Amino acid sequence: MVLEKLGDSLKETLKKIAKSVFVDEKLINELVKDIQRALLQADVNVKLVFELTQEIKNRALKEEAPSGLTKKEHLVNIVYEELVKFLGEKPAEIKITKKPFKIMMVGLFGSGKTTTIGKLAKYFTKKGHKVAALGLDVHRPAAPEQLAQISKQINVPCFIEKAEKDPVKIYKKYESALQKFDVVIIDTAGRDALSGELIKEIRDVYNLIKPDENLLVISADIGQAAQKQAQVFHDNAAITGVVATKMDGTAKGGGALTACAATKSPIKFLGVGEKVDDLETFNPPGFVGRLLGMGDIQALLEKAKEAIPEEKAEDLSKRLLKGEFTLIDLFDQMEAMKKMGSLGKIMEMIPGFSQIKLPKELLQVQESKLKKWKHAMLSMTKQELEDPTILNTSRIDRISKGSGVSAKDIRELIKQYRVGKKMVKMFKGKSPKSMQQMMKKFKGKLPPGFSM
Ligand SMILES: Nc1nc2c(ncn2[C@@H]2O[C@H](COP(=O)(O)OP(=O)(O)OP(=O)(O)O)[C@@H](O)[C@H]2O)c(=O)[nH]1
Ligand SMILES: [Mg+2]
Repeated sequence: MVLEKLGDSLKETLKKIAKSVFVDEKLINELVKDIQRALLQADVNVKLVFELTQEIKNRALKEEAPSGLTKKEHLVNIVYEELVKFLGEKPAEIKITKKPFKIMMVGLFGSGKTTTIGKLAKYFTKKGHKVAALGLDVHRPAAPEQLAQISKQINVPCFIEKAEKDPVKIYKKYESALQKFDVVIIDTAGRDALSGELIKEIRDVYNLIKPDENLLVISADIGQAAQKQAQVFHDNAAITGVVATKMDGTAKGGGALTACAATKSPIKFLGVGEKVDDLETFNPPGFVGRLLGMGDIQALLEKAKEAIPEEKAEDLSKRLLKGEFTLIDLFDQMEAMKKMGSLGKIMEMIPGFSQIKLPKELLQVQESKLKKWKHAMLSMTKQELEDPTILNTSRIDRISKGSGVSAKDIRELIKQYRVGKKMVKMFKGKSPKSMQQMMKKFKGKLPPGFSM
């Protein structure tokens, strides 16, 4: 992940606090220097780094630890809180307040505008809105077709005009047709922020469309140039939010994260891959939590909510609390995981799990295997599904014959079930209240994982 290195250095720094004997000025100075070094290496803007660390230092020297927190815990918490504040504090959601709600995408060449349109279109469609895409990139010849392909993939109507070279005319042509959609997402040409002509075009298009959201798409690999580029866009077409893309790569990422400071607008989404599902809403507390290694229970819950219908999730969690777990639960979970994305990504979000490196094979249940297991399960009795421990050789034989799935594959399914059951045992006996307390701890004052 982008910023992995930053996360590692920050974790090291926080460990130093845990190991130290006293919290004194010397330790605080050392901590501030370490954080500065880590942020600068990640390409975060120099001025911002100094402002941020100055604030950490001031608070660390001035504030008394509140009762209930040790000095060390308080210090870690100051670092956490200031980093969260730095990134915008609360998640900045896009609320669809009128019809059609127009979202315009601007950014440099190849930053990920068109790809992000597909992701956003899917995101808003899932929320129940009627979405359309409008192609106003008249400069790159292949651009309209690219947008059409992406829209087709997610079943969203796409308005393009391949022969027209004036974006203003295209917009006017489709303006009335677009009235019947809830959300219209507008693709614009990539540009170099320093080229006068393209900048004039974006100003014209912006003034004509008057978008409700104007999102600046910034790629993680842009580095220190981010500030200046973002500023030029903002001066010509007021930016309301930032999408930081390619956050799955190896770039340093700090530049993209600080583009929001230049435009005084929050990061709203992260692009974490090339596929339409590789989009995350940006949640500063969760993000900092993940950077510092405390996991991100909230982002996980959000994803889980999308994948499993609410009543079902509630039902499952109630039964898990009782320590109950059937083959059907296992299957439901595997299906849900498939929808949520790779298990690896999910594990990163669970507190405590981010530090454990699991073998890749364990994290990926292949599609083909899921299909076989589904067939095998269709040949099982209700009793077997509810209590797979009764599956002896003769039962496995019968299921294998009935379903055409090999005994080996069925045994593997049983093995997978046992692993799941073991994990569920950890929940057993925990009252909903104690679970709630656990959750509170994750979200509360101190990043867990720092035992002091
Ligand atoms: N890994 C990764 N690749 C991305 C992400 N977003 C976009 N890309 C890739 O970046 C490349 C450029 O994406 P586009 O969406 O075409 O970028 P654009 O800003 O529309 O480009 P122009 O229209 O040429 O200015 C493509 O190969 C995308 O697949 C992301 O979040 N992660
Ligand atoms: Mg494009």
